[in-house]
Amino acid sequence: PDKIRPFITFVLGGPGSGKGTQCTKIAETFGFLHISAGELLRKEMSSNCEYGAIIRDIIKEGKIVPSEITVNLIHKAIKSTSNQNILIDGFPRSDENRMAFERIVGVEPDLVIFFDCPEDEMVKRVLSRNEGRIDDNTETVKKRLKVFDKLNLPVITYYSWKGKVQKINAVGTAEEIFEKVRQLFASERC
Ligand code: UP5
Ligand code: MG
Repeated sequence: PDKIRPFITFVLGGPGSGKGTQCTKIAETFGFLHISAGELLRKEMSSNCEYGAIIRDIIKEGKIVPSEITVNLIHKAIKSTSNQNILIDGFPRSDENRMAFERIVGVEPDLVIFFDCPEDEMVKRVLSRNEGRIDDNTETVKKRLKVFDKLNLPVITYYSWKGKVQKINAVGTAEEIFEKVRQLFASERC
């Protein structure tokens, strides 16, 4: 028999808008599988794989890694789980990413969450994080914000047009924001 199609949620928002934090909470609370595109790429970057150096240079510049690389990593993660509820954090970042996903994975998301956060708040959060990320510095953050506006917002516009976007104001404590997220999933899934 055919595998039942999973319920796929894309989680989008600018750098530091809280995607990772909220995805962790959703995964814990609702049992979703959390796939972070950025984490997959950072893992690939640190391994001795053929694209490691290329990925590092792109992330350092705040640019977007070629779609085929990211989509293949995400596709592998989707294929290797039996979990029917999947969160994809920080992807697709451009229309080109989106079309590559549709072509290679062959599905569209059921839901797109957009964490809407003011730039000064995003910058503050990113710069006060202390995890040694090569892109958490003033110069790269500026570039990440520009790339978000130019390439990622059109993806959100596209899915808004398809009626799939739930926009959440990402200002407040992580707990306050999660309360809104929780309500959203409670109404989406039941
Ligand atoms: N924090 C979280 N919520 C808070 C709140 N409500 N109040 C106060 N503080 C809060 O949060 C950021 C920081 O803020 C943390 O310290 C957190 O504790 C605190 P986080 O949840 O990590 O936010 P997130 O939106 O996940 O921020 P992140 O920096 O991870 O977002 P990016 O989109 O910039 O990073 P990502 O890892 O997705 O991508 C990194 C790079 O990889 C990209 O720039 C790109 O070069 C590359 N990439 C691709 O090329 N293709 C992809 O598909 C994905 C990534
Ligand atoms: Mg993140």
